[in-house]
Amino acid sequence: TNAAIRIDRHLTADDLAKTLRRDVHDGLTASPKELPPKWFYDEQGSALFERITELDEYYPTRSERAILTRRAAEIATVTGADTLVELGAGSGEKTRLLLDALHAAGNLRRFVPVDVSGDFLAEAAERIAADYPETVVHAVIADFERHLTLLPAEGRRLVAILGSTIGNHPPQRRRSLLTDLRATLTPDDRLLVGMDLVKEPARLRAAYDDASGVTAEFNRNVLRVLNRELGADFAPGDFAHLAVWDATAEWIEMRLRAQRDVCARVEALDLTVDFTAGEEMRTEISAKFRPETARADLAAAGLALEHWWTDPAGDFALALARP
Ligand code: AVJ
Repeated sequence: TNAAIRIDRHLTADDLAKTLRRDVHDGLTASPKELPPKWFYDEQGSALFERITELDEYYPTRSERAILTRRAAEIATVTGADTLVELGAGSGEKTRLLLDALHAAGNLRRFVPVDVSGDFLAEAAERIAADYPETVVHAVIADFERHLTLLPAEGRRLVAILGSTIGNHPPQRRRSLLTDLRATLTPDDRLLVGMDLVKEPARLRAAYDDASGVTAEFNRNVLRVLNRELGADFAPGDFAHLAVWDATAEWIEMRLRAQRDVCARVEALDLTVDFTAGEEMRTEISAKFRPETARADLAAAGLALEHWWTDPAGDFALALARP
């Protein structure tokens, strides 16, 4: 293995457990009830998400990959980056398209994957280090909603948030995240943001409610996470999966709808929660962008849109922004 692997840990298993307890307590005692999407991704949830990315209906992953395949060399040239910082390190495939391009441009020195999951990061770091022996891999276990100022500052950085992850945050939060991110950038750094675009509602709904039911299982999996991590007693089958297009907010909302009256116990929180039959709980928003809204979000955070690349069908965009 490559000697040049370093792993910084800004987040312990204990921090994560505390955040989960707080999120679940706040979400289940709120009205309407809500759970944040970040808790979907345990081992099973991550595997289900991988399956989602291969579904016919779920175009975002393929579209973003098509843009990267076509534009990675240009991204390397216009940014001149020697360091790739990836926030929410993904499956690795898109990472490699970018790393290969930075390498081909003769600039690649450092890869900084950032994720909340230490196990996942360590594995990803090992694999990348093995395949890019001259590259320093500096993995950071952190919550990029909280630890942005702790990210390594060396090099000329390309900071990537891919997969339209930014769309999981409501507008105010999205802008504050981008503002905090902007504050950590030097004038030579660049930000690359994947953004899913507004399109026909039927296609959007199908992408989040596929015929084979994988997304439904992914959605219900959050209840299994609560059962395991917090000693809850949800029966996932008591809840139906819903994907609703909100045409005003321009986001897809995933919800879980109680199919009957449910009384659930969450042991670790000493909490009992009642759902009436038909009650809906939001589990995710996935905002869809237009060029104007993307530009406005970036501008509100002090970021200038430098390039806007879409796939040929115009389904997805990569925005390159400068501080
Ligand atoms: C990984 C957050 C971008 O919002 O499209 C996929 C997650 N949810 N299907 C998205 C997801 C339902 C995905 N992100």
